[in-house]
Amino acid sequence: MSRLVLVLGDQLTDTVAALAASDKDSDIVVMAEVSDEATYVQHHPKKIAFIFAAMRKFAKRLRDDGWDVRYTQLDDSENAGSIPGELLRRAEETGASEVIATQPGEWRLIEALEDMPLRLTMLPDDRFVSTQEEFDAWAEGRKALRMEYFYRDMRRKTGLLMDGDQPEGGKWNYDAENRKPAPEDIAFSGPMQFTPDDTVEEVLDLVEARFGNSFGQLRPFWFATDQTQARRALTHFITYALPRFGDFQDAMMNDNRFLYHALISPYLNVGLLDPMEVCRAAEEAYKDGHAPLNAVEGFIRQIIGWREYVRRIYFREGPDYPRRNALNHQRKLPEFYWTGETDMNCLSKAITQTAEEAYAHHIQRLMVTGNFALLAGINPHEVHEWYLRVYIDAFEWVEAPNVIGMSQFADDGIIASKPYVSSGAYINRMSDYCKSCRYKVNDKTGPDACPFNLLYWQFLDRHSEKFSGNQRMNQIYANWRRMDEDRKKTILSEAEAFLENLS
Ligand code: FAD
Ligand code: DLZ
Ligand code: SF4
Repeated sequence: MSRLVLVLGDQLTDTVAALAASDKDSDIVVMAEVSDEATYVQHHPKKIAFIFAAMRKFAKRLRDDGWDVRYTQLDDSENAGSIPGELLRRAEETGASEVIATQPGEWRLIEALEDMPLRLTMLPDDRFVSTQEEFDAWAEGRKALRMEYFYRDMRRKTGLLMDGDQPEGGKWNYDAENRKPAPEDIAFSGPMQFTPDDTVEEVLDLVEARFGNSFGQLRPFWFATDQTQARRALTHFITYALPRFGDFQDAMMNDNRFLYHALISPYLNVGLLDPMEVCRAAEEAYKDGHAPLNAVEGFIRQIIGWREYVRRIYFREGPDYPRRNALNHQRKLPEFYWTGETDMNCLSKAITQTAEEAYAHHIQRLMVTGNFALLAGINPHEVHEWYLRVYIDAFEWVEAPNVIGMSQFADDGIIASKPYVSSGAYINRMSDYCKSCRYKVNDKTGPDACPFNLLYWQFLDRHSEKFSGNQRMNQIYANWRRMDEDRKKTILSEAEAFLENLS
């Protein structure tokens, strides 16, 4: 008897485990655009359009390859509205009683599949460099799970940038050569953009009608929506941006949203690109002398280091992870996260860009929107939902460790050894935002003081019990203690007034 093969919107890879374990001649592929997935958070319309368009094209590709694909569009009258509902409907229609699935990337959906009254085989998602077993064995008995050490094992495992058993160039990590401040201008015209074809246009119309009122702008839409396009976008990045990627990885600019970033996370996360294919292409650029080691190592580390590491932390920590709140932060997310309407130029720019592009790069996410939320004591679950909604690459397995762990320290230091907080000085060093801000980054108090300056000290003071013993924060706390008492009082009261206003 035929079996149903589930392919989700972020499993668009020919060799995904469920397809690899199935028989083209007898099994039936089920793909469905469903309102449960489109609304469990109110996603950015670009994200929904990207996923639906990529799903439709992938279904066609499977059909052309000889698979029997039962595809449900969102507006089909029979649509059951959920993934388990669609599987049950297709089981009834075909007489199948067994489902083969690749493990979804969110606990929510794993649990929903397990609750279905159908026989289920759930296979591990092997589109990653590491396995969960490998990570758990590595983690066993370690006091701290630092990404850097896990990353070295991934270098050894893949042989990427290895010279025998030694790292290429003698060092594992070349970050000291990266992180240059924003340059005057950028010699890269940005990611490759694609004109919507008929399939994409049809999806855009559907999304506009159904989700047009959500946060974010649907059009213009230029993302790649199939493997061929995604590969072209990758080649474009490797050719024109990778050589400078390392240098300006952490820079931010008023008039340049993409700098030398790759914009490949959506393609990697839905399966249009494979992480090893991406890393090999980058390594090749180094070997050919096209890109320097600091850029290529930094780029590869993001993928076989950070990306793999957060995947494993998510599944190791369990379904309660997105609810953690180690610092007991309870403030509501300020309204300006939805409008971009704030006098703080860095936040306004990062949020406006997010609304328009469904994209912001790492440092904007970590040191602008994330930093502010942490300093202001925003409830981390609200922060988590914001990130899950607004970015085109957001799936809980990758988003939650970055937000709950790296950015908000809500997991109590599993991912970050100290909170990622900074005053305005860091933003000023890495960007040109402060030059056109209503606040003055050098003012520490007073009516024009940059709010990051006030909130930074207030955060450290309010959490001094927790962090003053942290070796990496010794110097900062020493500075705070040395500060004149009256000045401290002024900072704290101005910070409180600012926070009250925020509420
Ligand atoms: P580049 O800067 O060009 O980097 C290349 C690739 O490295 C990325 O495509 C991505 O696949 C990988 N990568 C880099 N950093 C990370 C990281 N910390 N974790 C996982 N992969 C990484 N990434 C997501 O894919 N989805 C998310 O929902 C997401 N949420 C984030 C939330 C916060 C608060 C922070 C600080 C980071 C988040 N990231 C997330 C990581 C990172 O910001 C994005 O992967 C990156 O900005 C994607 O853009 P890019 O392709 O231009 O990346
Ligand atoms: C994100 C998303 C959206 C918006 N819509 C669908 C959908 O209609 N059908 C589908 O199969 N997948 C969708 N996805 C991706 C899933 O939400 C994703 O597979 C889970 O969150 C697990 O990562
Ligand atoms: Fe942001 Fe402060 Fe700079 Fe304004 S002065 S852009 S609020 S860091």
